[in-house]
Amino acid sequence: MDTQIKSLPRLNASFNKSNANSSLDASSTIVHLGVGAFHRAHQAWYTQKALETENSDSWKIIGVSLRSATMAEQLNPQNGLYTVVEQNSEGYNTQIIDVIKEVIVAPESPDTVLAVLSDVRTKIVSLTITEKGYCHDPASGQLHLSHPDIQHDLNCDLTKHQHPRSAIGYLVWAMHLRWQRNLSGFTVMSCDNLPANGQLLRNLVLSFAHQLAPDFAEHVATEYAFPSSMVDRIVPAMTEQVRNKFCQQLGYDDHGLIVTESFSQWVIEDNFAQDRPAWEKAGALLTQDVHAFETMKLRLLNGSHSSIAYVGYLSGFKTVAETIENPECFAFISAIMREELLPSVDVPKGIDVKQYCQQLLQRFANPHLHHQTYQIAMDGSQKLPQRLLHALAFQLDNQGSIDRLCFVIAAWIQYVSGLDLNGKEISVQDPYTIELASAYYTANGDLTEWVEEIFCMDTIFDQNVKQNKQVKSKVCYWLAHMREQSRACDSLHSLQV
Ligand code: CS2
Repeated sequence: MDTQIKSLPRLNASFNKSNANSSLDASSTIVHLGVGAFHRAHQAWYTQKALETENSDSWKIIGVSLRSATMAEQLNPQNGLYTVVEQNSEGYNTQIIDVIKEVIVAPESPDTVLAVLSDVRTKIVSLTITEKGYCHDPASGQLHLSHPDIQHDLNCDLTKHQHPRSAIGYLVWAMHLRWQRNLSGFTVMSCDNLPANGQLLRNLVLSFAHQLAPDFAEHVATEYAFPSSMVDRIVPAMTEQVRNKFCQQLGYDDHGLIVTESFSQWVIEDNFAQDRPAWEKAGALLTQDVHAFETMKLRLLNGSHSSIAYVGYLSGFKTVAETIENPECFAFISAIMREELLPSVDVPKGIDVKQYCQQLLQRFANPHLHHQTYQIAMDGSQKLPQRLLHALAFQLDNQGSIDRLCFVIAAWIQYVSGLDLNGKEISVQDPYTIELASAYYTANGDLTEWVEEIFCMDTIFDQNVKQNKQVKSKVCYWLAHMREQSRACDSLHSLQV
């Protein structure tokens, strides 16, 4: 392709990609940990929009990749520029985002990451590191102190050129450097799909800091702010095929191009340690009460998404849209939303929840997104508690129906065995892949034992759910039922959706 993205007008922004300090000029900095597709289509997109409304360049983002160098390899050669394609049934529109100035790869340049985090111009550190990046126990919300990365990071001696590995380790060691230098605290903003994500992250950071020194932990507790936020935009992983198609149409080669839907939502708790971009000017809602928005989104969108992922995958559907196009699956997802997920949602004031659910079904049906069921099925052990199990606990306490939730848990159990309903191998990606598969092999064909083994996993199931005989027998029933079919959706008619 001969027309390079470099020829686009916005490239003229002054930037020297070889030196991180040069990207820390007079403007305030947001350091973003986990600079994947979602961050680029969401928080970076909002930040650019907010700056445009004020015709300002007073903020910039420095991205940090904690593991892979891919994003840095894609974005740094094009000076952080990339295209966001918004696609819906009417067509698409594109926008070039230029607010990310550099991506630093932590394992390659750990000192640069610590230097940027402990720089006085860094006022906000935001995170999209996925659920497992928090190194916590999803059922209890506590820091997993025996996690190998946390163990490593707690014993890390920066004076001996040792460096953290985890996001929590980087954050707390940078806070420690700032503490030693008498620098003020920044805002730490989790943008991951976790309940009360700000409070959760604060607890994890304080647990880690406390292990270093109680007076330092005290300082972190008072000087740093941890707003919660609800983030929403469907941003599927990019494929070469889709990227090439758009690059051809746009007439330039963009290694960082992403495709998303036109919908987006961001609700942020108005609790900042220092100033922030005027995100409200870009459509974000700054409020004191994020909790209701968070639960609504986690249960209705993400809970339905995980249901679509396991039931859809085990029915042979590759994408969310294909799954939702199937009449049985559509009826099932509508029913689980309405009957088993919605009851536990405390609907935020001013929201028409019926309309919200209808809009979700339309968003899921967007055929242009090619959102893979396999992608959403990843890391289920980290997602199930807040997406489905909390709703299940609510239904149990309130004598509500639980069959559909049990059906999805059964589909997840089958999925994480590593074999689909036709015996075809699934490459399961989950921090507990080995434990989950060994439950299947240990049970050796005994479904009751298999379900018992899975429910024994304390990091996923809390006491009330794991001891509930009715739940386990329903899960067993549906597991047996779907194992008699070759597609999970063939069992759905028995659910009387
Ligand atoms: C999805 C989310 O992959 C997943 O687990 O459920 O990434 C979902 O697309 C976003 O939360 C939408 O805002």
